[in-house]
Amino acid sequence: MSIPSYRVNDGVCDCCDATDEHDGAKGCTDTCEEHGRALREANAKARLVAAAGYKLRRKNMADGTAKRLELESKIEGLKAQQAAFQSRVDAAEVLKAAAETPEAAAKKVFDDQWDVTLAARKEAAVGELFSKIDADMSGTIELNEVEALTEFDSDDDGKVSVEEATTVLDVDGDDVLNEEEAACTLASFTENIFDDAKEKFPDVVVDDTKPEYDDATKELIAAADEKRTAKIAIETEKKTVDNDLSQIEKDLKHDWGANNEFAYMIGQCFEVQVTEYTYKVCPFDNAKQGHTSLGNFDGFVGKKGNKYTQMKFSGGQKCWNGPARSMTVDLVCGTDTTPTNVQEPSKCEYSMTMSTPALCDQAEAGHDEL
Ligand code: MAN
Repeated sequence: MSIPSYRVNDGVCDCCDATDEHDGAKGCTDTCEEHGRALREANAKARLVAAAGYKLRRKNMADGTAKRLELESKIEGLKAQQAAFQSRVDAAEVLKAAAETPEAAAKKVFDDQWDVTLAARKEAAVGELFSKIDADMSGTIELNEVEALTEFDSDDDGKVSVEEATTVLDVDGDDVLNEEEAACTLASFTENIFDDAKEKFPDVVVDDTKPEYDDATKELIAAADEKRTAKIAIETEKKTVDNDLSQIEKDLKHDWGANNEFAYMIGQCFEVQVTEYTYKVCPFDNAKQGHTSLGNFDGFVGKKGNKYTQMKFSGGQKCWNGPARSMTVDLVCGTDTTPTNVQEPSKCEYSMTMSTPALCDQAEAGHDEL
């Protein structure tokens, strides 16, 4: 150990053999043996971890490389399957369209007919009610005719007041009957008054329950349903292949490490509980603090010539009055993959350390142990 001269005999024990305090005033003793032992033990332990970790890393490399080859080899087959499914979907679409054309035509004939029937029913009901109110059969409804019908007694006082009758005929709502309103025609009644007025006459009903389609149309609908279902079934089958393929392509796009030693982390998440939060890191995917997103995986961003020493997650849930949450994960050698030491050095910017065999080096392990 080399120390500046002012630290000689300054009353602080610097050197483990106490030679910097040779005047003996502070009673420093020689603790080199003890320190050395602790250091050697720690080093030996670290070497053992590094050796065991390196062994795992070698296995992960082999597995990762095999996995990459396996996934790559699956792509062609899946693409062929996808194309085959696409042809089947296209064929199913043609059948579906062929069945839907007569279905739509038949439904239109029925629906148009129903529109006519409904309009006729309404017209009959309107005529019926109009005649009922137009007591003198003059072809227009006047105020006195409305006053004569107790159905228009809206406050239930036993008589229809001028005001109550006026309200019925007062189309523009200005409480005064103009010439047109005072002699309500069938056309105006149909357009402006019937819908409200019919509520007061329970026997005037327009049955608007649409009947079921006729059997021939039903058959066409059933046939088209069958083709629609068939197409959906093929699309659903195709979806599995689509999903498998896009998952594989996504996985392969990731950087698995120089020798695929990070491949074992794909689809895995690693958790640690710190105070009230569970922090969850899913490499290649995302990081979370409880349910709060700390960001999506950005990649490896380590410095000092080895990018694989650090992972970065960014674009997480926005911090109140602050940035979007983000997290850096420092990777260190270990036999297991365990996050530790979570911190928030700056608001909503998190850091953690995570052990992984991927960071265990042969050099640190020493050659003897291998
Ligand atoms: C939450 C947590 C904290 C963070 C604050 C910021 O409580 O995500 O880590 O500092 O929000 O408001």
